[in-house]
Amino acid sequence: MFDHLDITKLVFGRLTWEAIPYHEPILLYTFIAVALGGIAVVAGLTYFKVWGYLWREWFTSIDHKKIGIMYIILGLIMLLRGFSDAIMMRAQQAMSFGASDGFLPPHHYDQVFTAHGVIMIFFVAMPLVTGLMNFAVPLQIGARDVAFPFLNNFSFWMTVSGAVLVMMSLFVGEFARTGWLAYPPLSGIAYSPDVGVDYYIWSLQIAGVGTLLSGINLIATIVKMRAPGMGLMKMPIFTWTALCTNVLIVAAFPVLTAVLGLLSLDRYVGTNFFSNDLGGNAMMYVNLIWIWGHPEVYILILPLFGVFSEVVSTFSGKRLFGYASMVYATIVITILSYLVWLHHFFTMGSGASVNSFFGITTMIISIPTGAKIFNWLFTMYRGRIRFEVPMLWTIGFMVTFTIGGMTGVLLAVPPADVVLHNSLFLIAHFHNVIIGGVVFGAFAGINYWFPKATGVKLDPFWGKVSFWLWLTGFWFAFMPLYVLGLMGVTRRMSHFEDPSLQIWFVIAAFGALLIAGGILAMIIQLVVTFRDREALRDRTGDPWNGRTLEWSTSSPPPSYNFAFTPVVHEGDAWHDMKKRGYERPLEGFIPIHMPKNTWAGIVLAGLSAVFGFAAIWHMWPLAALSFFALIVTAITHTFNYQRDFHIGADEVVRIEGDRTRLLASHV
Ligand SMILES: [Cu+2]
Repeated sequence: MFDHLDITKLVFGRLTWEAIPYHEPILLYTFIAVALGGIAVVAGLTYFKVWGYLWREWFTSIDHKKIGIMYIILGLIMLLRGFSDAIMMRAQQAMSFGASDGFLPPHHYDQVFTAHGVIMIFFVAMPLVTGLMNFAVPLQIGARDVAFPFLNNFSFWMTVSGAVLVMMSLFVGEFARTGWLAYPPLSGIAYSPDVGVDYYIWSLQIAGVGTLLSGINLIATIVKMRAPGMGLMKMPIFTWTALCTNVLIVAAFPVLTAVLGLLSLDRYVGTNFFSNDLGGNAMMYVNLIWIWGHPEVYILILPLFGVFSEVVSTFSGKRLFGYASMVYATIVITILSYLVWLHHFFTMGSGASVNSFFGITTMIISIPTGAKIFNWLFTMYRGRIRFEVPMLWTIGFMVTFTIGGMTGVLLAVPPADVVLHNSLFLIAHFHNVIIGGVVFGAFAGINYWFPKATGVKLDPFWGKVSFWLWLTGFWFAFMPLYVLGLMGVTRRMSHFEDPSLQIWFVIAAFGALLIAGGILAMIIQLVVTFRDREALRDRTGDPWNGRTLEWSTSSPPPSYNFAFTPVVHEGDAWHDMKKRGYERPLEGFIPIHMPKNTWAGIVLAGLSAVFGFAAIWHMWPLAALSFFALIVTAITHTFNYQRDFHIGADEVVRIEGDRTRLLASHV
């Protein structure tokens, strides 16, 4: 009845040996390099018997601090991939003029810029931002963890699963060739019959579930788990921006899930939501994806605005200027960010009235953003500024981001945008605000909280080298694109005919090399910090003379964060406690109730990745099996009663004894 061919087809679906790109030299060598690197890492971890430790202390950990650190590690690893795509694009565009076609064939180039955008937004910027929020928010509000620790672990691994699927598309099949938002009809089954768009859809759907759940988690944490006395207007600014960001996540990510769900129906069952015919409407996809997309850019930048506020206030040695106006500016930006999405396609032809509405709402956003910039400047005014690495990234941000903001207001003018739409001017603009804002902010946050997370300050020398290379690299890489964009050069081109343009692309490629140097300096910074960790060790728990509660704990903080929940009287609670001559309790410790680590998060996320892979390749038996296993695992986990444990009072005495010894210096 079933011959061998049918069985293979049933089990393996669209997956054949042809899916392995062994005929593409660049991919083949990359595969060999990655495979060898992977084997070396696995062998090393096995040799040093680290797997058990990693599994017990990290992979199954429900500790928000460790989950935050793992998010940041994921973001930095994916930055290397996302940036190697950037280097490939810069090199191709600098070389491919006239008779030369460069080194990337067009179908490969299309995958590279699509993967670059997807990876940098979903698997670099999002993990870095979520990691910083996960690490710092519970400490800033005086809580022992987030509201749902298991869910937090699961959310992280769902993000990892999405990243794994995107990385797999490099070596098994191909990735989408549609651009990072996969506009139909190009992303429909007619024009993209291969697995690329399906990799795109499933990796984002799986990671999107993780993001949405961590959004709910952090909102519940901030609203319900603040220390006594910490009213909303006494919360640290970073926590305020985190609250607004997670409200945006909960409001926007379901739209992404829905629109990608509709696109999957078009691809898998032949509906016509976004097709060119049978009543389909591709512009509905574009509207929906930007109803998610624009809030997304504020989901990325708002927490970093919070980081900059913390850094400016700490390194100016002054209370943040205009705290209340900062809070209101954040709320106004949050609301407005949901009312501007159409500025991404003024060219849709929706008429002057609609375009002016969205043009004006977009321009208005620059007002609360400008207010923030002035508040940071007024905080620095007459402050005793210490130019430590976090402060350098912050000042670099202020200069770079302001320019990017101004070109954004220019693009918000519909007639100007109609000329500049999809030109390299637009590329320069959003890299200006994303690199100058999100990337610089993430590095400021990492340098700022690294000593809290590890007890060791990051090496300042290589920190500064990295900063200056990134900053100069950014300007060399993107200023030429503003010029080329004004000359009408379109984005996403892999070849050019006009030789007079080449010099600008060569300068831009030089800029990308400088940024590569900045990334290398960052890796050296980590290695040197590890080597000189004793010299760089911070024994105070408060190396920057901080103002908020996270600096009241030892570094790294104990798993339960606070032996006693702090009582807050003023904003900048730790600064206020220090002013009041806070004495660290040495007795009266009680047992602390903490949730236990769990295997369920990584297992459920792993099964989701298997399900996604099976759905991509139409391996339906495997899809059914993994889906069934998902349900069974989820139900099994609910019966896992042994979820909590007690840290006995004597254990707390021991930990606090060490910590008090550790913290004795400045109290
Ligand atoms: Cu926008």
